[in-house]
Amino acid sequence: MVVTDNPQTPQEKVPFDLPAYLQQRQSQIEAALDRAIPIAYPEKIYEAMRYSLLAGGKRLRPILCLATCELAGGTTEMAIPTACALEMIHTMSLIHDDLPAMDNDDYRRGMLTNHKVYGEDIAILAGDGLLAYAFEYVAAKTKNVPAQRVLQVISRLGRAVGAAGLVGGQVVDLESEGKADVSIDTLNFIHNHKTAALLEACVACGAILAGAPEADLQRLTRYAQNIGLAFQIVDDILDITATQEELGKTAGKDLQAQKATYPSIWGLEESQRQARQLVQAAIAELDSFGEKALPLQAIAEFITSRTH
Ligand code: GRG
Repeated sequence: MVVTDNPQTPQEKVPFDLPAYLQQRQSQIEAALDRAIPIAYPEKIYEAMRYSLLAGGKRLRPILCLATCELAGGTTEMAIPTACALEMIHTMSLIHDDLPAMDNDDYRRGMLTNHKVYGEDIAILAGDGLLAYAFEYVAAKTKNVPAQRVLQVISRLGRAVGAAGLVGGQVVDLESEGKADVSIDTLNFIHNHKTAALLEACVACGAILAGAPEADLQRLTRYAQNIGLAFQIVDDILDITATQEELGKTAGKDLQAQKATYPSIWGLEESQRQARQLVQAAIAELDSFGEKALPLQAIAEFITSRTH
């Protein structure tokens, strides 16, 4: 049982069972993802897409989308196609990130990477297939949501993925590799785009589907931006402090690839402090939502305490 700060009275603690909440949500998402992509002809590509999509992972992005939709008065049913699409997009970005032309990784989520099993050609296509299907899935499967909101969601997803989001962050990351003088501004640019943009889209899409008022959308977006950067700082810390078994991927990769990271610029202790500060700033954005925000608050706290 995790005891979280009550958003309305910071001194009081309101119990919230985050492990149980995450477990319930994870099984709901696993089942929805499994149903989303059945095997068809040509079997090889569907198998490759399913291999990485169903390989586990924390499912943080779809959980954030569902939790925000419910916080804003919507239902799980309204958000589940978008939640699945977000996990498809995240998974495709991992498949492409692991390719020899990018980070060249052999392990992900405790398994061999997609290209190690299916070859580079199919891994590229599996990523492309997941990306295209994510958009089709939102457009075709979202029910009981006004079309205007679905269009807004599709637009937010496109922005998060493209040159103004993940792709842009990845380009600057690749350009910065091996450079000794990467500034904190450049590092923030990389991770605001590579990592925080998709987490922001998860929260924003959940709020949009529920029809949240603009002021709430803005607050929730700031919450997501803060946890997004905190998430990446912790990711950099774990690359140094956690084992391959804990991470499910090669540990110590950043140092090996001569990548600038938050700990390489600030040191471990200051990185931890900055992550905690961002989580506190994120939680402050939830003040006006009261107890409805307990899941988002507990997820923010989980970001700095996670071990993988
Ligand atoms: C999106 C079109 C398109 C291309 C991709 C390769 C690329 C461009 C971007 C890289 C994006 C990337 C891999 C960012 C890292 C984000 C990150 C911290 C991943 C780890 O997320 P977790 O810990 O992983 O949530 P699990 O396995 O738990 O889901």
